[in-house]
Amino acid sequence: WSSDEVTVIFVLGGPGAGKGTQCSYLVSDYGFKHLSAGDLLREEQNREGSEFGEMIKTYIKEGTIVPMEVTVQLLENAMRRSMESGGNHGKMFLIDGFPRKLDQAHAFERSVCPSKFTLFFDCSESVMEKRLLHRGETSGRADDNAESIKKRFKTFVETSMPVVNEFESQDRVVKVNAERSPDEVYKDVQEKFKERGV
Ligand code: UP5
Ligand code: MG
Repeated sequence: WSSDEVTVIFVLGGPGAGKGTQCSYLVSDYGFKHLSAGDLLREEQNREGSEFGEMIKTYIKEGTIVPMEVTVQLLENAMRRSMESGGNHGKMFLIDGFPRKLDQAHAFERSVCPSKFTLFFDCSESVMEKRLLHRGETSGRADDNAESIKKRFKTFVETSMPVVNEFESQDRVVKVNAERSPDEVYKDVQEKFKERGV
């Protein structure tokens, strides 16, 4: 797809930075379709008959990045479904938690659609860790425990930050301080979207 047909905004930030929370606000106010790569992978993991279930489970628990062929295909399928059923709003996407590795970023922008920009939630590890451990008390997510969280942070710094840095060097990053309350963060997001003509 070309960027005339489809609007894609990547939403990045460390584990627990608040990507999903802010995306849900944006969905209600702007009508975006929210596609969380992590949610799509968890869905695929639980789908009966999936050949990737066990593999996805291991990667998520270890906080490492699932091979991009799987994730890109899941995203592309979800985008196609949304466009077939969703009218005009079906073509505006928040792609949450992706791309997390340079090869994914390049492959997606080349073979699926270039992004308009990346919304990046900047948050310290101590704040993210507190949020995730708190969520872990009830979330049931296999990676919301101290050990997995440590591994997720390491992957984020070593593998995913290079993506943000590359986009930044192309002036394609909208950075928001995510350490404040959800409402304050969102206010900043809305102001910055306005500046970028969204
Ligand atoms: N919370 C949110 N905002 C807050 C605020 N401003 N103040 C106080 N609390 C706030 O929020 C996390 C928690 O914090 C919640 O309890 C929330 O209420 C609170 P959330 O909005 O869920 O944060 P989010 O950034 O979405 O955190 P998430 O845990 O989803 O981030 P991850 O990036 O770790 O998880 P994701 O689901 O994207 O990926 C999981 C795994 O899937 C990866 O580790 C990887 O193994 C795999 N994966 C891939 O392999 N490839 C991909 O492309 C994508 C994922
Ligand atoms: Mg999330």
